[in-house]
Amino acid sequence: MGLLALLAVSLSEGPLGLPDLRHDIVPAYGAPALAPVRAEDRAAQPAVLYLNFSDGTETIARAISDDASRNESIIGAVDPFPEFRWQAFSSAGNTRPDVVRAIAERAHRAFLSFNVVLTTVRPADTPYTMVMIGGAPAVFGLPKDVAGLAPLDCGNRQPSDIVYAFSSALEGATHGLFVTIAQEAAHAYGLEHTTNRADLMFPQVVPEQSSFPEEEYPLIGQPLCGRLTQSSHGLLVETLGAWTDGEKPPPRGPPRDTTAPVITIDEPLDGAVLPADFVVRASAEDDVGIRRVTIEAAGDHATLEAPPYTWFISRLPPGPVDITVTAIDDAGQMASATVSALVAAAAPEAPGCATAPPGSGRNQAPFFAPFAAATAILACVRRRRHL
Ligand SMILES: [Ca+2]
Ligand SMILES: [Zn+2]
Repeated sequence: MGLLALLAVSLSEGPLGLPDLRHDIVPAYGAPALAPVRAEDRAAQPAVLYLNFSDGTETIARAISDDASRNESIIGAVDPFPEFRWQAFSSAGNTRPDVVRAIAERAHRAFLSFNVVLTTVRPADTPYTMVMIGGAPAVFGLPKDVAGLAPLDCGNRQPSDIVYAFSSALEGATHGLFVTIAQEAAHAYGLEHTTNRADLMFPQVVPEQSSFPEEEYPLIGQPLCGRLTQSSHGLLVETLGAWTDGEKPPPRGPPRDTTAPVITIDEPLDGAVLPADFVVRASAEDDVGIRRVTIEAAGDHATLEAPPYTWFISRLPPGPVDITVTAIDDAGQMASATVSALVAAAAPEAPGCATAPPGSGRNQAPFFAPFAAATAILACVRRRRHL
């Protein structure tokens, strides 16, 4: 039994560059009849809120009641649920683990006073409430301005809800994603929308919105859980209980990356004699993840964010050349390898062998081409080397 709460975002930006949120409430079931489960009736251990930043491999199945541990949702089926992508991944120093940790930390602070602990890895024990983060509202056939969706669990009678934060609808606005995650999770604990702009339950993203305030404020829209006003803080204490166990542990996450990556230059070999056109091929390994690989040679460099770590170099002048390859892992730890090679004086061209891809004339030698554009040339270089 429950109601669906949608948090919608209009794609026009507000005056502060934040998405301008509006909301709708969609009644999905009849009015609640059961008495709410009070905190004192629950087990003493804290509730668990799992922030599932989608890796794009999980599916959601439709069911008649939510079971987060089985990815079963009253809202609908999604196969697979899209991967969490975020604009900040591409900016300097911001990897996916950085973004996940930063958002989880903000959510942790929002729920600090309440008897709930957060995790970004799936809990072993049940039950838990799950926020599925990723994708667009189109996964449920909703308009593209819907930022989040949750069953409104009046009285928090369902211990294992799945709520959704559609990160694609928020276009890289970290504050908007944090607000959406916190608000949808709170809907799963029975909170409705209020008129207080400082309240995470205010149905628009505004800069002052950062906490669940103690003051009673009128609800926005038709009241659905039997109250006319809401203290968001008070209602979370009522349903979850207050945190009384000293300093709360930070959100549980994947193990930190403490081991530096290993980088190997597979080609060319140290001491090799090379033609003017050649390929650099490297392998990088890390126990958690490689952020990027940089290849440097003859005063130029290429940065590669995914394998294959391959760079085609052409038209190098004859003489010695040092090639250095550096790998950086998700924790910012680096490893480098260097080979020294010799570019031989140009030999006559093999018949039918082009020397540069189309459009390369705009660069002066040495010419550095993206690997994709140079694939055809590469085959030629290999053939020449083996003659
Ligand atoms: Ca619930
Ligand atoms: Zn909402």
